[in-house]
Amino acid sequence: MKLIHSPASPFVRKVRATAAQLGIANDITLMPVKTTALDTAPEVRAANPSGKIPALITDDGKAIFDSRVICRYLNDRAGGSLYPDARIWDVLTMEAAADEIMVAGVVISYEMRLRPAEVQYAPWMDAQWSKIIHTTQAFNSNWRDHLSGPVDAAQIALGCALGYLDFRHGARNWRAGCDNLVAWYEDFALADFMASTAPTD
Ligand SMILES: N[C@@H](CCC(=O)N[C@@H](CS)C(=O)NCC(=O)O)C(=O)O
Repeated sequence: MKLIHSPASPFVRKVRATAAQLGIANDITLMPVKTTALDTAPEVRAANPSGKIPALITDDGKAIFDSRVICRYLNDRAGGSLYPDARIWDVLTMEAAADEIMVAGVVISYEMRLRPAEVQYAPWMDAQWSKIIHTTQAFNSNWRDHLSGPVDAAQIALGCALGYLDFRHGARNWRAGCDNLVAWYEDFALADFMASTAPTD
């Protein structure tokens, strides 16, 4: 399998961390690509018409995306237990919530990095950050019990989402008022599949 990737993307990291947790990281060849929302690399467009990464090219040459589909594909392929039947709707909902943290974090990054300073819109970025804070608070309180269970796809997504906030938006401090989530994350981030996939530029 080949993974079209960039080392800074939290969605790509989610796929890589999933593969590592499943013990199949060596079955994937990384295909690094330079691409942005303003300048999509042709190999990304060829794999995914929306121009987004990650995209996985399977051994029979089929391109699959997005990160949620790829992670589930890898879990099936490896016979993993990251999407347990007994908790499937909780896991999928929390994976979606973690992905929304990534979406909002990436939107803020694009605003800051791709738009000229004079047209950046602070209220828009603050509104994105508000989505992040409401979601981290939900994990910190309502969904706290879920985090103490066995590793699943939602936990991996959440770990990668919080890692991205530290990587790009550390100054905004998602940790404030989230002591339970911080304690969980500090431990989770030490797992090999997380430490070995930490984001870089
Ligand atoms: N829903 C997608 C989101 C992927 C995504 O937004 N990737 C970003 C990089 S972190 C991207 O490729 N952005 C390029 C663009 O927006 O055109 C997934 O889960 O894979």
